[in-house]
Amino acid sequence: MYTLYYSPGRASLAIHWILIHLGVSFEARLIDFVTKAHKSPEYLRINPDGTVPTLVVGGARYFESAALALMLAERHPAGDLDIPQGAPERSDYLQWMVYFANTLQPLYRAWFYADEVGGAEAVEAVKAHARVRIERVWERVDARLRETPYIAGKSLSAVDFHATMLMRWSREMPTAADRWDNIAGYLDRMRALKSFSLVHEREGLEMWPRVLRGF
Ligand SMILES: N[C@@H](CCC(=O)N[C@@H](CS)C(=O)NCC(=O)O)C(=O)O
Repeated sequence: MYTLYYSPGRASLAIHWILIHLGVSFEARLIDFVTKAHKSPEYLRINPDGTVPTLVVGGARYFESAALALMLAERHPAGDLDIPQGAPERSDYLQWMVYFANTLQPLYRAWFYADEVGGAEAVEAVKAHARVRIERVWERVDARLRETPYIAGKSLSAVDFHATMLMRWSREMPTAADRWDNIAGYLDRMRALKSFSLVHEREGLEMWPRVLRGF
């Protein structure tokens, strides 16, 4: 039994989605960002950074969406989201997961929390810098998806849930990820998963992308 602390659409989305997809038993606890519940003393005792997601596993608390995605896939091999040691796609699986967590997520942090970097007066410059680099990531990912149906290769894996969540975050940016053709086709495949609609329903999110091209 897991407990997931989440806020709709945020970095907890991929973990919520994976838990649903795997069909494992979990309790989802909403952390309301409007009332700043993520900075409440109670939540800071659970997650000292005051961020989501937090996943409680057998009484122990774990953080970092990319690590949680890898952990859940590994703990539930029957769900077929893991690419285990020795499998040919393992290196790509790990490389892309770390690339998204290490390169793309900090750029999103700069985009969504632009004042953290250089104060209010630097917001526009920080966002412009982040935007260019996020779009470069989509170029790279689009080139990858021209070669393979999923991020790690032929098989769907945990990294696809993480990648799709990060693509969704671009939906209101000047150039959303689904403007790249291979990414758009990929998102059609991800959106066809039953668990995709389920997590959107449970988090009260509008389906994205709005336009389906592959069906
Ligand atoms: N690297 C962390 C980032 C977690 C994170 O920053 N989550 C955001 C929501 S997307 C958050 O909780 N922000 C609140 C804050 O930073 O105060 C992860 O991937 O889990």
